[in-house]
Parts: sequence; C-alpha cells; structure tokens
Amino acid sequence: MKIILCYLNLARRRFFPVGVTMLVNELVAHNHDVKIFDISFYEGIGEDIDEKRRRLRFYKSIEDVIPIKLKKTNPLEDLKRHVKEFNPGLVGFSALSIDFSLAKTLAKVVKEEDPTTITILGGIHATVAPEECILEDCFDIICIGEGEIALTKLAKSIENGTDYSHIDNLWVKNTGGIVKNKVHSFRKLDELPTPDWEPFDPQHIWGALYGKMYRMAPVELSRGCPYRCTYCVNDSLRNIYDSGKNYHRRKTPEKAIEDMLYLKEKYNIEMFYILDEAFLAMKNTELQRLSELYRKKINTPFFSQTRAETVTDEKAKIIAEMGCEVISMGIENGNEEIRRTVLHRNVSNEQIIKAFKTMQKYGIKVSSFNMLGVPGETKKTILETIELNRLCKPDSIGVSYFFPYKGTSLRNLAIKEKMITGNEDPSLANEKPVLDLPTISKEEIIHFYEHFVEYCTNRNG
Ligand code: B12
Ligand code: SF4
Repeated sequence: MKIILCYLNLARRRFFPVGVTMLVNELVAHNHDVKIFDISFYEGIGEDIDEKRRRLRFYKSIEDVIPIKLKKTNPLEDLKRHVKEFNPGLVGFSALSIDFSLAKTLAKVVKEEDPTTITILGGIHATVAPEECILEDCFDIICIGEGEIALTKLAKSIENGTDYSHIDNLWVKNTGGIVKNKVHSFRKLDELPTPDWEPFDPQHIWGALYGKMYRMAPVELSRGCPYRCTYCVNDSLRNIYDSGKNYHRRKTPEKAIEDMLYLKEKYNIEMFYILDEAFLAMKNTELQRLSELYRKKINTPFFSQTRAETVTDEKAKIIAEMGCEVISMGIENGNEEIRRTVLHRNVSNEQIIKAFKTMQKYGIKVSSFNMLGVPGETKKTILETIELNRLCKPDSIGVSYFFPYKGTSLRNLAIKEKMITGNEDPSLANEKPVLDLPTISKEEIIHFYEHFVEYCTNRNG
C-alpha cells in the first residue's frame, strides 16, 4: 500500500534519522510503496541550532562547508500536493517533543485534503505523552515505543481491510473509544533490515566534526541504556515496556559490521557516528570482537559517546586502535551531590577527570556535555561545573539549558516543587531556562550559558 512518512526535524539534525530509516526499510521490505516527507531542508522552518552553537563556540567553525539547498516552497502546500497526487492510505509522523506542534499542523493538512486517510503519530513524544497526543482529532493512531513491528502489521491490516485495533504498541481510536494495547514488542536488533537511505534527501549524508565536513553515517549498535538519569527519556522508556529487563540490547558484532560495510560501500562513508547512548557499556570480550572485525572490514574513523564509568585503559586503547576520533562524555554538573541526588549519576569528579585523561592519552579527543539550571543549581554549582571542565580539559564543550521533558522523573519533581507549571513549550528548550529556581535567577543562568565555553577555557574569564 502507499504510505507517506513525515520526518519532522525542527532541530534540523543533519544526519539521516535512524528510527525513520528503520521504519521505511521495514515497510519497503514488506513491499509497501513509501514516500518520505522531510521538513529538514525547508527555508525558514526550524532553528539552526548548530549555527547558534558555533556562535557560542561549542563547535569549531567549519572550513569546507557543503552548502545545503533549501526548498523555498511552502511545506504545508507541498504535503497537500503529495497527498493528492500519491493518494496514500496511511500517513505517519515522527516527532520529538519540540516537533509535536508541527506534527499537528501537518496532520490537519492531511485530514483536510482527504479525511479518509489514516494518520499515525510515533516517535519520542507519542511515547512519553500518549494521553496528550491521542486527544488530537488529527491523529487516528498513536505508536508507543519502537514502531517496526507495529507499523508493518498496521500497513498490512489496512491493505487487507482487516481490524487493526489490537496491534501491540498502538493506541487506536475506533467507534467504541480508544483501544490501548500493551507495549511490549520490539524487534531483535539482529533481525532489523540493513539500513538504506535511498528514499531520503541525499543532503543528509554531510555531517560536521571538529571543523570538517564528512560523508557521515549514523549507526546504532545498541538500543537503550543501562543507566537511569532522571532527566533522560530512557528512564521512562525502560518502564514503558512490559519487560524492561531486555530494554538495553545490542546487535551482534557480525550484524553491526555487516550493516556498516553496506553503508560504507554504497555511500562512500568517511566517518561513522555510533549513536549508542553509552557505547562502552559492554564487556571487554565483546568490544574486542567488534574491534577485530571493524579493523579488518571497516577501517574508517568514527565518533561516539559514553559514560565516564565505562572508561578503562584497555577499552580506550581498543577504540583508539579502531579509529575512534572523538568520544563525548557527560559532565552535566560539577557538584557531586547534585549529580548523585538530583540527576542519579553516581560518579565522582575524580572518575570523570580520569576518564577524560585516559581517552586523551590514546589520542582520542573528548567533548563534554553540560547542563545548566537543574533543580538545586546555584551560582556556586555552576562555577563547580566550570572548574570540573577546566580540570578535564575537553577538546570541545557543549552546554544546554536543562529542560524537563515529559516522561522524566526530574520533570515530576520540578512540578511538585512548583518550579514549572507543566505547560512549558518544549520548543523553548534551546532558547532559555524554563525552571523558576529559588537558588539562582534565569538571567544568571543565561549569562553562564552564553559565556560557558569562554569561562571553561580561559583561566582569566
Ligand atoms: C541519537 C540521538 C540524537 C542524535 C540524532 C542522530 C540521528 N541521526 O538520529 C543527535 C545527537 C543529533 C541528537 C540531537 C538532539 N536530541 Co537527541 N537523542 C538521540 C537518542 C540518544 C537516540 C535516538 C535514536 O536514534 N533512537 C533509536 C531509534 C530507533 O528510535 P526512535 O528514533 O525513537 O524511533 C523509533 C520509535 O520512536 C518509533 N517511531 C519513531 N517515529 C515514528 C513514526 C511512526 C509513524 C511510528 C509508527 C513509529 C515511530 O519507531 C522507531 C523505530 O523503532 C535519543 C534517546 C532515545 N533513547 O531515543 C535522544 C533524544 C531523542 N534527543 C533528545 C533531544 C532533546 C535532542 C536535542 C533536541 C537536544 C538539544 N537540546 O539540542 C538535539 C537536536 C538538536 C541538534 N541539532 O542536534 C531527547 C528528546 C526528548 C523529547 N521528549 O523530545 C531524547 C529522547 C534524549 C532525552 N533528552 O531524553 N539526538
Ligand atoms: S547515561 Fe545518557 S542515555 Fe543513559 S540514562 Fe543517562 S542521560 Fe540517558
């Protein structure tokens, strides 16, 4: 059957989206005719966060920028035309929380053009806020959690004209109300199709790293995360599945290498981005097996992220030999008490400094992630964050305002303590701090955000 999948990317992430790629590839493998409607390259849509980060010196300026061709047409009109000409039976929307408003606007356009077209919303926002999403008339179905199995079952069912109201992971509106099915199915990662970006705009291939543009491939070797930070969606994703214990899982090294080899050869890849939340959270033996195969068959530079606790001398050496150029690690807050009690990151300053030094010893550049304005934040704790960055000497530094996303336990605390109302607009997440903290003003947080890199790198700052 004919399906349009809308990739909403208001944050203008450059890379090919891994989740939507998997959904398209699965649907195509089941003989469906799928079109991507991608808002990534429309003029005037979304915020170029990368540009802002360059201004604040989070990123190095790029020497050889590959210019992006932006569409000057109206995305709403374009979607309307696609629906009219392609006549899909199903239109899906993939949205983070910041994209939810746009998802509604586009879904309304679809319904106006053809009220019989079935619409489904999936992605992180539908997963963490299904009650809010299902209330919208423009969506007939909500997908909670991973969508590969649910979406292919749904497409088949619509095509065959059979009842689709009892598919796992879906909430479905029908004449009797809303059918809320259980959320438990996820595809074994080794059973996923090999990623392919044929249906996407090829401009997604270009990504920047440390001031250089590369033909870059984002790849997932695992899904989920073994940790439970209070500000991260993984905390609730684990609870959403009825058997949370299998939530963090990985591809076998053989499957991971097979996928990367295909991408490398087909798209002439110069740099891999291993998306795993905590890349080194695996046994030495597993990493060694991956490394062996990677060096033999892929032999391409890559970058990734991990937690300080997962870093050992041996692992750093292995990934340096594999060609790891950059590892990002969260410092988040320089105060151990805040990290432990508020963020649930039980790691000492000493461990963090050691992890940075270990990576750098093997020639791997390290980027730090930091967050300003968490509950309990004071001027003193921000200065401690700056000091910890100075001690770690990251090769690049990223900072963001803390935003209490739905589905996180820190959001519940912020509401309870009346630091937020709960109605804050997620599209402001990168704009300004949203919490009313009794311990520090928003103006002070903005000041530290704007000058963060300067303060961390300049001893006189
Ligand atoms: C990797 C990643 C990134 C990468 C993206 C690279 C890429 N090519 O995709 C980068 C680093 C660019 C990134 C950036 C950001 N990210 Co990010 N990122 C992630 C991370 C760790 C994994 C995402 C992923 O690929 N998951 C694996 C895929 C398979 O899952 P998925 O995309 O969700 O898709 C599945 C399902 O959701 C579902 N599904 C998705 N769409 C649809 C559609 C339909 C129709 C259906 C049926 C199903 C469905 O099926 C898919 C397949 O199973 C998540 C954490 C997480 N666990 O999700 C955070 C996360 C998505 N990021 C988040 C945020 C906030 C951001 C930023 C906006 C942060 C910021 N403040 O700047 C930026 C974007 C700005 C920018 N320009 O960089 C938040 C979103 C929170 C929210 N409620 O919206 C998350 C959840 C982390 C968190 N804080 O908890 N991110
Ligand atoms: S380590 Fe990172 S991905 Fe894992 S729960 Fe914490 S913030 Fe989320």
